[in-house]
Amino acid sequence: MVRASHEIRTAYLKFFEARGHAVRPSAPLVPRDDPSLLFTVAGMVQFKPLYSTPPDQLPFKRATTVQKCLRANDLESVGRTLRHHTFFEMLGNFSFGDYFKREAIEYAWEFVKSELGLDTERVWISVYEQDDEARAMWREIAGVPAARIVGLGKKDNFWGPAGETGACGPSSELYFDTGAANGCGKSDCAVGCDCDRYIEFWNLVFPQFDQQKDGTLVPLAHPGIDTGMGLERTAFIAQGARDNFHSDLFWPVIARLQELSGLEYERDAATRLAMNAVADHVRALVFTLSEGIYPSNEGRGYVLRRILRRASGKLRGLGIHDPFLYRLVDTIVEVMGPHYAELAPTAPRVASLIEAEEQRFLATLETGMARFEDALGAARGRGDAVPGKDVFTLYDTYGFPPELTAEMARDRGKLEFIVTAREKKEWVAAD
Ligand code: ALA
Repeated sequence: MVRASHEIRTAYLKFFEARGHAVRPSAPLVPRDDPSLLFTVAGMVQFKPLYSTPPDQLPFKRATTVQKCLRANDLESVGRTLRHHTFFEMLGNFSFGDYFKREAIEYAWEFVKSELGLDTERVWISVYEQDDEARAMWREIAGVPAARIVGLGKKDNFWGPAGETGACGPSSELYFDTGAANGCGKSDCAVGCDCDRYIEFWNLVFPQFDQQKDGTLVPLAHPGIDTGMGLERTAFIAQGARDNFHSDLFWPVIARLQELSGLEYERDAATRLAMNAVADHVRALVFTLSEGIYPSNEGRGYVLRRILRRASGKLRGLGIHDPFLYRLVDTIVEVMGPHYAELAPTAPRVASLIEAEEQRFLATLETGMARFEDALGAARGRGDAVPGKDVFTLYDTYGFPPELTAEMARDRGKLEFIVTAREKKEWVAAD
């Protein structure tokens, strides 16, 4: 049975190669031909055109990859939940008009059983609520009892397109029950709940449509398959770890952070959250910077800047006031370098870029924090609302991204932000 993350990557590619899939390299984090996407968010991104390519013109009908991905839309969840990340790796198998639902389910089940060796009694399945075919296949192929197959709506079980247009369709997901201790304890907690009990680790998408710019769904001439297994979550499950951050992908980074800072991970929940977030964020910075994306005030660069500033803010909360993130670069390279040859050669440059960016932020952080405290103090007299103009000043003068201010305020109590539509407009105009 495979356990270590490097074994999971290799086993996955070998498994699908043995079943006729071309092993393709990861595409860069910046998609080559898709201006509607800031970053590669899924394994299928590099293959988008193939879903509508005529069969005789396809370079291959099946492919498998380990894809570098970045998603920053849920930044403030990172470190807080056991499973959210900015940078992550997606293991995928793809069919372009070749096999469809039945084989996708057969392959997934076989991999889960024979390669990962998971306790199948703890595996739950979700299907698109109208997809009776998938439901029946899970029962027939895998023998999953009806009670562990859950029908969910479009929000959970219809995927895509990535960006504005392209392949999309209903999906079926595999979840692992990590135990009641990780759950929210609510009586209606089940697959699809926002808590950490049922971890979705593999999404099998059945692309049947090609979404057009105007939102219409045109049926694909040849339906395909697009799957994504999250390596971090799978490693956590396969290793029986406490969570993603205790898997072999993150723990060495957190251990190094403890060693360099003298801080105890187990001190309290805020420390754990901060260290998780830092480990995640430094990894994202190392991968993006190694591809030549730099922190800036717009687009991709601004995503990096927000990630770095959040990590820096978390470290300050732990009492670290000097540049520190850059000191973790070597450990990231030790963990990830064996699979990503691009990391080691760029590491010294990446470390100095991170240090310089940290310095830039730290120069205003202390005065910004004083300003933040003032805003909080004033807000108490106003029904706990921090006015948008303070959020803007913190952003404009001290470089605090608005969601960083919002998160810091939430961490301090029940403070809400009152940002009026006019203020939003003013910010945009001032930008
Ligand atoms: N493209 C699918 C996803 O990202 C597999 O979940």
